[in-house]
Amino acid sequence: MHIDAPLSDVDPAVASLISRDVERQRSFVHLIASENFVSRAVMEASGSVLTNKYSEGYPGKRYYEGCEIVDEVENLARDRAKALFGAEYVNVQPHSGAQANMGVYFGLLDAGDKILGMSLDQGGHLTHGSHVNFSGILYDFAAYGVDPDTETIDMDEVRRVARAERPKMIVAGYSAYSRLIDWAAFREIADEVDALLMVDAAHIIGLIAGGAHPNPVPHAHVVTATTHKAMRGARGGLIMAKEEFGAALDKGVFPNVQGGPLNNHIAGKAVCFAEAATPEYKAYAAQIVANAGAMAEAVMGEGVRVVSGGTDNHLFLMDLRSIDQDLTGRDAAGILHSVGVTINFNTIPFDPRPPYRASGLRVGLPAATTCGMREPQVEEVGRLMVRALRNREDEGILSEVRAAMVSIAAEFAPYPPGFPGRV
Ligand code: DSN
Repeated sequence: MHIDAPLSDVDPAVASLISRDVERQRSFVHLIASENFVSRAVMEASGSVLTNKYSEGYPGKRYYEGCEIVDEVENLARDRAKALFGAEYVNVQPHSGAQANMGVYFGLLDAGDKILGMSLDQGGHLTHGSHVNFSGILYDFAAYGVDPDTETIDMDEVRRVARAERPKMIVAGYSAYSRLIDWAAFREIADEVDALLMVDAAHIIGLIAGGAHPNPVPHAHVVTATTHKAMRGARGGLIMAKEEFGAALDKGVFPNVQGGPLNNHIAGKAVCFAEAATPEYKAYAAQIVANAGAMAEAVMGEGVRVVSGGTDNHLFLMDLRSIDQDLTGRDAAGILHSVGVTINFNTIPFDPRPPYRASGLRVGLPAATTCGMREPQVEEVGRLMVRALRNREDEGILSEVRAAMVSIAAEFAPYPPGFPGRV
């Protein structure tokens, strides 16, 4: 093996797959709410030699020698996140959002403890108590949902369920909820029933960093997040909390849940925290919200029902039954993929269909906004999507939509052709 040989020489098969995915990323309009396009700087840090270092433990207390530089990297990442979000304690080691949540449950609770979260079918996450996930298997979850009429969280109902269930922890923050969340009201309820409040801010942490959504850090006992969604950083998780929980949370992540941290990705997280502290990022976060609102208005203008009647954040849910009672989310996502849009199907509140068919599409704007799209483009994409779905049997119309989407994708591609070349 020549250690300095390029991937294309060493492994043409993998090199070719990566090149093909660069082209795929360049040639679609991307509306998956949890995806984004990272900068070359993030990619260089995440693809760096820091991947080679084992460093179980935390800065200043490792189980391996040679950690003096990764200590500095991890401290830098933690300090930047503390400054960005106003957090007392930060843990940047979780490999993912799911492992951040697992680290919190392990660190602060006992197996079997009761947790109150929003159910998956109403916008929650697998790790908020799904019976097929460790959370639902190891902990006793109770659920609150959205109000059937407004499709928004009714804090009186959350209070009622919390009083009835007396959980040890309440989880707020979701994967498919398009409205602002009242963190102070959640904390009030948590205090009333003597529960901890954990906010899972994975989806909205980028908006919070850019000042486009209220910050839960001052209100919650603990906040978890991912760094690769709207945050636009290295793939991974993050935990923030009051200092008093730090020791227990450190232990919850390592050694309870994980072994060695991914130092290369911790460096990629440090880079994204620096990027998110800039005025450009603040403008980006505001534009995501403006784009989501504009696109939601455009599809509603075409007669599509949007869950809760709109959005305050980076995403919204289209109720496909307003296009055709028989159109499933899964079929709609496939049709849109065939005309140049990547998107995911999703249940909507009180969905009569199971999750693998679903009645909704979750539409997210972080990636398209990174590509430079503004209101006129996202409104056009919204109208084109509805046109394709309404005329899904008409190959002529589908071809026209595909041509229009390809042209928008080409104009707003995230990376130049052949990106990133050889770092
Ligand atoms: N898979 C993420 C999402 O798409 O929302 C959540 O983990």
